[in-house]
Amino acid sequence: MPATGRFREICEPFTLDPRRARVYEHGWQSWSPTGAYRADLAVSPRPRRPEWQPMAFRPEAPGPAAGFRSEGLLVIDPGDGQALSWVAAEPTSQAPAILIERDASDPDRYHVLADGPVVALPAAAGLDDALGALGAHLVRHLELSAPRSLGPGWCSWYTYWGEVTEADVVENLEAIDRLDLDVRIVQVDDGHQSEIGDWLEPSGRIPSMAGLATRIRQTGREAGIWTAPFLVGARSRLAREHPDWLVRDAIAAPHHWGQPIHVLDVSHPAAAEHLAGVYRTLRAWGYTYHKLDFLYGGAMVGGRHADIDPIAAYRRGLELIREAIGPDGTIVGCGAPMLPSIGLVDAMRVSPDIDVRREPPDGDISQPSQRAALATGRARAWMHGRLWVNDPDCLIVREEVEARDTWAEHVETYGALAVSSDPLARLDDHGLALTRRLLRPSSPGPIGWLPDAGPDGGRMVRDVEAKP
Ligand code: 9PG
Repeated sequence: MPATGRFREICEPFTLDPRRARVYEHGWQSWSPTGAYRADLAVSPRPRRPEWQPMAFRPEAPGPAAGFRSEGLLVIDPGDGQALSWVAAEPTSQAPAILIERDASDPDRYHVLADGPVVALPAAAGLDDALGALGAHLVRHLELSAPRSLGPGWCSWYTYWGEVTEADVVENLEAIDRLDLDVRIVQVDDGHQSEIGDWLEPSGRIPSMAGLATRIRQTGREAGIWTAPFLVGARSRLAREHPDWLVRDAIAAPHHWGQPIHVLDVSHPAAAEHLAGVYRTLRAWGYTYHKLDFLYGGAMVGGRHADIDPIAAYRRGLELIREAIGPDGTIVGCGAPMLPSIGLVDAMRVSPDIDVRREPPDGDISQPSQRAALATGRARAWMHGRLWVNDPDCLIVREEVEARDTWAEHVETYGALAVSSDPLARLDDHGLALTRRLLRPSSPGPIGWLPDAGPDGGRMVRDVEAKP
């Protein structure tokens, strides 16, 4: 059955009191805006630059000019104790969107439409209860077992960015020991590879990733590595040597990393074997913790070797990686289609990137910033301990981080996966104290809500975006 089709109304139109009613809109992938908004909001967040549509929203499906577009699930809380929820009937194989439109002639009247099979859940007392019930439904329906506790860790990205060197990682390994920090995983991020897609070829800043894994493991820690398994840069050896392994007419990013980014076609047997081989090699080198990034690329629409649905292709790709790294390996999904990843990842990034800045570029709530990471991470707290371990993104608390205590509080409250990404040897006393306190294994079970301190006084309601 196709994942998407024509939109049809899924219930009778109804009226809402705009002063009380809230709509919980869920974004496609890790970085997509997610939150509760006033129902009479004219339009929910949209990308402010064209390239952010594929990179942070549903690539092939721009949101409507007015109203809401929610991916895979939706809650409407009228504020009267009868919150309504819908969720994809088969959330790991179909990806229906749900729209809310205001009636053209009666603005207090709302229509709800979906382009694929969805089921309605029993009415809940309010938004928090509805989201908890959604989580419980998914656990039951998909027969999910409780995720195992993960972390704490350290990651190179938010200090060293794409320029990370072996000396940087070693400096932090030494600091972890000297400061006696509870860091059990050391994960090298983007920058170790020569090109996007050529994962086994070093950039030169880290001469041997096999050697570095050994060095990390000699300190008694787990070695972690960042890859973007379904992305292939136009400049890569892979794209040059195997153009037939790329999904036709799919560009995951037009000019990130200074080049067009293509998508690996895992329905091509040779490309699938190549993918599995990469992860078998990384395992042989000693990497057991995998941050798999930009995963949305694997689920993009385009021309594939086999006649296969994009969601099925995506899951096949993740299964190949899982087989290659083994059942004990850890997969952290990032930039990942949310519901289609259930059951295949151990942890999931639930928000856009953190940044030293509070405000996102162009005010776009899908982009790196504290505001974006806080808002979407909080709105997805209900997933933790049910679908996977939530990754709220890294803890950064060095002096240059604006409002560092606010971010630390978020990581502590919702943060499930605790991964520091500061230069540990150079933290001031306050930053070090926060880091010491927050580095702990993820909590095993679901975590509850906390009231939002937004000016509306309502829970989870965005202060900037939700104003009428
Ligand atoms: C490495 C980074 C880090 C980070 C990931 C991901 O839309 N964008 O321009 C955009 C850029 C970077 C990005 C996400 C979105 O970050 O979330 O933790 O691993 O890749 O390149």
